[in-house]
Amino acid sequence: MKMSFRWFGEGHDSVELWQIKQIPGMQGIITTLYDTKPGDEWDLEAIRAMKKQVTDAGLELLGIESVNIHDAIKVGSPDRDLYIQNYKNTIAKLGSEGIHMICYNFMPVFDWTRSDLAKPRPDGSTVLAYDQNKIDLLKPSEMFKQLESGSNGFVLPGWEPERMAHVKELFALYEHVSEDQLFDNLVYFLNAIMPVCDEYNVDMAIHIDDPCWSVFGLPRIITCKEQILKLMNAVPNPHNGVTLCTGSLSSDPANDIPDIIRSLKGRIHFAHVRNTKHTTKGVFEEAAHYASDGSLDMYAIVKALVDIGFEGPVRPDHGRAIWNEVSMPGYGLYDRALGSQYILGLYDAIKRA
Ligand code: DNO
Repeated sequence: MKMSFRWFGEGHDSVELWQIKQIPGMQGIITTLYDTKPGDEWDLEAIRAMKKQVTDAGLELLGIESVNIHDAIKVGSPDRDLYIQNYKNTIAKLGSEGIHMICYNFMPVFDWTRSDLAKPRPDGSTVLAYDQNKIDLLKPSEMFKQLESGSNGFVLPGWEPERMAHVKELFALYEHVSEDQLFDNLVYFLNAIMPVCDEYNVDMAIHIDDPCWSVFGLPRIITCKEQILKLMNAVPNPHNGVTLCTGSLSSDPANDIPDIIRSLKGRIHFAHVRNTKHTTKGVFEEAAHYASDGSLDMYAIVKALVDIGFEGPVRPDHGRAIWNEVSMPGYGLYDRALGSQYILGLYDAIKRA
């Protein structure tokens, strides 16, 4: 596996590339053009500049997180083909610049959801947390306001203010979209882009829904082993793969993560490895990557990735806020750096054993 670090780009991140470069074993960066809107075709010069900035820092650009999907594609409206064409053009440009992995998600309206961005833990650190009972009391717009006020001034991925300004219209779009239709629209999208992925050797890596159940009544489909395999089989091209996000999968304790990893040999193109502490379905908080701090068997997760021969990029995911660092919630330098060292420690030990 190749250790990587998510970086949102100059002006969008409190962390700098030279700092990431000093983390032992760090090979590359996962980034994006944060200013682009879902549906836009990416600009070639901007892609080149982004790549140059990363390589000038002595790091490899290991993939994009995310090229976001326009809602027209998700709901299957008549103009979807226009946005799919833009997406295909973006894939071709990224592939021709030597960028071969794209992480994306197919969650309606917004991306990940949390009820708390800074829940204190006994050691004084703070973490992102989810409590369905709290979410049930909120309207989506209230939830957005709450997230925005806790974001330390950063724009949170998937919660861009310009999209959230139209949250009612966005909800209306999905009023008659069932889970089956959403799934069919995803398959339509993937079938349309696979020829370009073949031509430019680009792996598509769908992110697990976070949390992995319906939120605010919106359909969610990438939630468990059965659903992921259904998607892999519906579009059997190996370029149709997964971002195996342990934190998102763990939101439902019924998900057996090492087993899911083993069932996806050859189809995991990117891994987000983090730990969570869960009480019941519907209530969980994030934890340090170190296994005993949360509920996940981190050894079994890394072992399963090694056993299936996964060689793609892996990154530590949401870190705790520690040592008074102020960053985008979940995306500070310190705790993710610690997490990367723990994952690399497990990896080296497993490889040598
Ligand atoms: C949250 C991230 C997600 C992820 C997208 C992928 O912290 O894991 O925002 O990047 O779902 O498209």
